[in-house]
Amino acid sequence: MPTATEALIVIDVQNDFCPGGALAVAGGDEIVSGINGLMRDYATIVLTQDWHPANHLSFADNHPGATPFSLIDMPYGPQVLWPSHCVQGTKGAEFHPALQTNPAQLVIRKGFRLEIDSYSAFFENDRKTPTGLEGYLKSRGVTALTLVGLATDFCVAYSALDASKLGFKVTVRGELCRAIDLDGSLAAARSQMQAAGIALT
Ligand code: VGL
Ligand code: ZN
Repeated sequence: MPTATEALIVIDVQNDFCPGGALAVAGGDEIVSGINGLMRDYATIVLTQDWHPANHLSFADNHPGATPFSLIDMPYGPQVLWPSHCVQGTKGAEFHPALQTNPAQLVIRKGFRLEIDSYSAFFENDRKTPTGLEGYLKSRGVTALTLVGLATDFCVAYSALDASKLGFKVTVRGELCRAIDLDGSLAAARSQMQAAGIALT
């Protein structure tokens, strides 16, 4: 059983990342009941919610002529252009209806700044603008994290790598994650996580 110093971080289990959603991840809905079950074991639970304005610069729709899943250069580096997804206040941005949200103490919303995407629960894609989650967890005495959710190769991996750099002991429960897998991104994310000493089940 996890102890008081261990937290469960549930990444972006939202309608738009589930089948039928705007950026659907294959099997994204299959992990919901397992995550609900895992919540019973943790005293500290944080949910993240991808939360973009409609004119967000990570959306292909906001770059005339651009196709979804192409790459552009942003001031902070290369950025994938996504189909418009998780727009603030829409059904697609809501948590999957079967996800239990009552056990969570904190919901971290990310990606709300127009000009910068945020995959990680800890830092935006410039790798330096903090979300505040580090302070929340450390001030509560949390030292170890278990990560689950969507998508394995983007928001879960970025969050896990940042958490590890910040000194948390990190476990990613792979069976409770699903991937987008864009041009080998899943294999790349897995090897980066393994190289960082993240436990990947
Ligand atoms: C995500 C792409 C764009 C994710 C969020 O949750 O992995 N991926 N926004
Ligand atoms: Zn997003």
